[in-house]
Amino acid sequence: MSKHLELVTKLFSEHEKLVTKKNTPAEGGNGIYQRYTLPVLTAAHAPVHWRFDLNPATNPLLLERIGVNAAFNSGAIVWNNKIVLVVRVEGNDRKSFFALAESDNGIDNFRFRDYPIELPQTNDPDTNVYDMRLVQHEDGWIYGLFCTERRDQNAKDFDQSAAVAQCGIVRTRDLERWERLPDLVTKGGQQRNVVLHPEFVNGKYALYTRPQDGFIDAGKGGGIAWGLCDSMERAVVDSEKIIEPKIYHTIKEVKNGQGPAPIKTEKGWLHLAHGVRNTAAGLRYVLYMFMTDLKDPSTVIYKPAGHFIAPEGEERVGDVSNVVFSNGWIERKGIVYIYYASSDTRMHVATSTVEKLVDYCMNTPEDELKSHLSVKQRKALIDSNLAWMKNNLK
Ligand code: M1P
Repeated sequence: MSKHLELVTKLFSEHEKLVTKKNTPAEGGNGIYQRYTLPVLTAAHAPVHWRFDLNPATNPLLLERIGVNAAFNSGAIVWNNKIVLVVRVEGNDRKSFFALAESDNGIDNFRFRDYPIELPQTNDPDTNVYDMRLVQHEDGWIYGLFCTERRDQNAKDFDQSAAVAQCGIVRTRDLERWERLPDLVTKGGQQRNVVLHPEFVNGKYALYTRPQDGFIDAGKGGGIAWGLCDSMERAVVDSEKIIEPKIYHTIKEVKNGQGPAPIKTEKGWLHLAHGVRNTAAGLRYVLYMFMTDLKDPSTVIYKPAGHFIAPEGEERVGDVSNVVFSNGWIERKGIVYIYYASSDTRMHVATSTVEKLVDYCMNTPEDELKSHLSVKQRKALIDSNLAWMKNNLK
């Protein structure tokens, strides 16, 4: 075997070892969900043939040619009995693109397909695309709503970071052929975190939006809004009503955003979202949950206080530290697989059940917005526990 072939074989076998590593439940936890010891996807999971030119004639030194920096913020869907993630893969050139990775058990052995998705373009080509939410809609299509980012045309020459974020839309029937539809039109300045509700509401498509004034700054916007539109082929939302606002001194005081599409349960729609607060060390992103009414998903009926998942241990550090973000979860036979990214770098899974998540939403006290009221809540729990302990523990 030539030296070159030896090195190539080593690259493949190391990659294979990584991809097939067994993931195991992590110790500890709060009973609400189960974390796992390993990330489900990292930059190193990107196939060898995406990164290296394997031909000795054009790459005799076997150098990496097109590096991958991160694999994060993934949409999720069950397809042909597999759990499929539409991953935000970011190259070393900072451009994100979408690629499908699939696994039988949803916990480990996620493997990228041979090619990333070639996203069709509109007349106004995307500079960057990210954070796709996959939704199997009752109209029969699978929709992918994502953020499309372009340079702000009004920005001065010296300002090379001003951007405009909008909601791009694709649809597919097989996760192979993707049809690009016109971007969503709303009245707000910028849109990220737009999510399609899986069912028609009053005969219309329903969308969770997140109007905001600036690219990073929410300004007067920044809450999760609700809007209806007649068609996804020319999606226009005329009016956005804030249903989940940002609130002072909470985990979502700066802004928030709908995560994946909600999961339908007998008690209402389960929602996963992210909330952002400010700190001396920069923004902190956590995941939180709420529930909406079964018949009217624009009405919030339960809002457990505080975070559901916050960055922990190694999750706290990455390209954008102190961030957890989710735009994908799936429910299979009552088990919920929550796919979340840490610090804009890698993907993890946490598992729970519909039963536990509904219990969590319905029975976790709401945020009373004042320290002394939080103490009151806790005192009620302590009182009742002390009485129970007296009667039941010897
Ligand atoms: O860097 C953290 C996240 O920031 C953005 O989320 P939001 O629009 O709520 O601020 C997104 O760019 C997201 O991709 C990223 O993970």
